[in-house]
Amino acid sequence: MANRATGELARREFVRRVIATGAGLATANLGLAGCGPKVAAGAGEDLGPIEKGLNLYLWSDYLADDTVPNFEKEFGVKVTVDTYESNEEMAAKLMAGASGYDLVLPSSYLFPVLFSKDLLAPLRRKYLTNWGNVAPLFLNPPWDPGNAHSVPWGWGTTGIAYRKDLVRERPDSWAVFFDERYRGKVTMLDDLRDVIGSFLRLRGRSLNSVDPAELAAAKQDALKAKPNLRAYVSAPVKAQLIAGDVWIAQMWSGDAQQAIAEQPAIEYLVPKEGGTIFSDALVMPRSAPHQRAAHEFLNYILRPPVAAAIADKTGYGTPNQAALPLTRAKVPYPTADELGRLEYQKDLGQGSEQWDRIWTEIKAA
Ligand code: N2P
Repeated sequence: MANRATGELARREFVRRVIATGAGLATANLGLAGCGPKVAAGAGEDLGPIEKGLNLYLWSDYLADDTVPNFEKEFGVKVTVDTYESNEEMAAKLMAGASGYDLVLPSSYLFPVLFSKDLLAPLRRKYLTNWGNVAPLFLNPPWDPGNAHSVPWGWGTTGIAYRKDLVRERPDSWAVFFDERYRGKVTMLDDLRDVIGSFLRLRGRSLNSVDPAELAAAKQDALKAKPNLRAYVSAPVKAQLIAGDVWIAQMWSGDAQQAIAEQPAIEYLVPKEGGTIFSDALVMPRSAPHQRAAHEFLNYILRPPVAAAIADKTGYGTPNQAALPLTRAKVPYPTADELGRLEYQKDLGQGSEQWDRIWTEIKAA
């Protein structure tokens, strides 16, 4: 992608710095425990009175129905919500200079890229009076030391959702996408990190590999699976899965839960070879036009009932410790066994050009 090529040097320097401080490495537990330097949050001058508008740019299907209307009513702010289907789509837009957004919601692996382009504003912690509700596991993550620029939103995994009434064998391997019996009935995410990543895992590799030979093998596997695929489609596949037009879909855990809520014959699993675990967090671009309203929204979603409603509607895990007891459907942190099979995506640094090229070739084939 052109946007990835620009600023490549700055990004490389940033990544080198991150690696040098150890801040880029996932450490204990969920990989969320921080080891980077503490950065004092809360610096900066007052933001002034709350503005009348707020522009959100979020993953699709990531809100409860009343999240935004209740905020609008209580704060007298008109909120617009634009959505995206991948980190890369969102990053491309930001890097092309989109400047109207007040809050966006990247996954952790995108942070080094956003920092390298100096796109993120530090948050003023004094406006985040509900900050104490965040679970310790999500404090001081390696990708944003001291949470100086982000408020954690949700976490989940990438796996397989399938119709157990239509598929006889449990599809617990990424190899299911090679199975011609399911031709035209299967989809994979429209997401280069998840598609190439899953075929790397299939062969026992890291889903962050930048090894040319490993990537070449993953590309061959993706090309082998492609004739069976109905489409590369992300969150919108839910409707086709519910209708039974799609039987097996590579899917994110929460989106799968949303589909299960409407069609109990759907089941979700993480294949035996393992998959992605991700953590998404709200950040404020430096160009955000409504910074006080953005902080009020961040503080609002940190309220336990608001966070619990989001978790219940979206099916993702909440990083809000105080919200957990309020959720109807608990999303427990992964077990040690599951964690052994899950991997955080990392920024690929210089390797991202290779990934982008392979993905373009797969899509074009
Ligand atoms: C929301 C999907 C977000 C998960 N529909 C990917 N990080």
